[in-house]
Amino acid sequence: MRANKLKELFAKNQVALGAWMGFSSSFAAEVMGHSDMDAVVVDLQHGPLYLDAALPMLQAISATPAMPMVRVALNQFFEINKVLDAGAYGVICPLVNNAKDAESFVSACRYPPQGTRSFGPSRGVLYGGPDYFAHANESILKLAMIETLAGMKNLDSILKVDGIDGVFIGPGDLSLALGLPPSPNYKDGPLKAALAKIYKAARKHKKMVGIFCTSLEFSEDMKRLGYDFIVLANDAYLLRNITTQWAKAIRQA
Ligand code: 3PY
Ligand code: MG
Repeated sequence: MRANKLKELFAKNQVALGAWMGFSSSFAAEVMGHSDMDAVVVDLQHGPLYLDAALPMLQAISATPAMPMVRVALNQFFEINKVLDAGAYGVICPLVNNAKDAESFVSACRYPPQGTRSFGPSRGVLYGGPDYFAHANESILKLAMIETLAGMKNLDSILKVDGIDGVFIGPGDLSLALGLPPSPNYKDGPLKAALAKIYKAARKHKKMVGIFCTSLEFSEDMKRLGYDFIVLANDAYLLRNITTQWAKAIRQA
């Protein structure tokens, strides 16, 4: 089976960078996959994308050096099965609150006897290779999102769940949970403390820790802090941000 790029980087103690797609466009996903990204994540939770749009995007990402991933809308067996069968090599599950949520997420990602995934990896086998079944349970990356107070409280038990590869921070929801505005202030106060706590817990359990960043500075700071998987905001943000910066510079020229 094709190696999981993010797991390989993590094993070598190297940072992985990810793009995050809200545009329902296989071309945009392909462009991101050719932009020095280690992974491109199709986001089914926020933005206008529905499951049908994910297949052509995963196909497009597969034609690039980046690894295809999906953030599912919810911790649901059917959707997790569908995106894996469509060739996702990693799944990010939102709003994981406790070990039971994490167990049910991992179970949907693994074939029996370890899990309950149903067999039919129509496109997974094309991307993964003919021995997909023998290695999929181990090779698919499974990241649980920590973005609620319950998730924070149960961090250790979530990280202990067999098959969970790591945690991924949603700083917007986590800020809301901490009583802060959703635009994350990671430099001081309760969010800073939460990010440090999550990092420490992940290291203790020798598991990956990733985060969705909302600016270049935020991404650089998370890399300096030692985070393993850094997502550079989303497609709409990057496009708008870079276009606005260029416009400002040109107008001032
Ligand atoms: C959050 O910031 O809450 C996220 O889920 C990132 O998309
Ligand atoms: Mg969130």
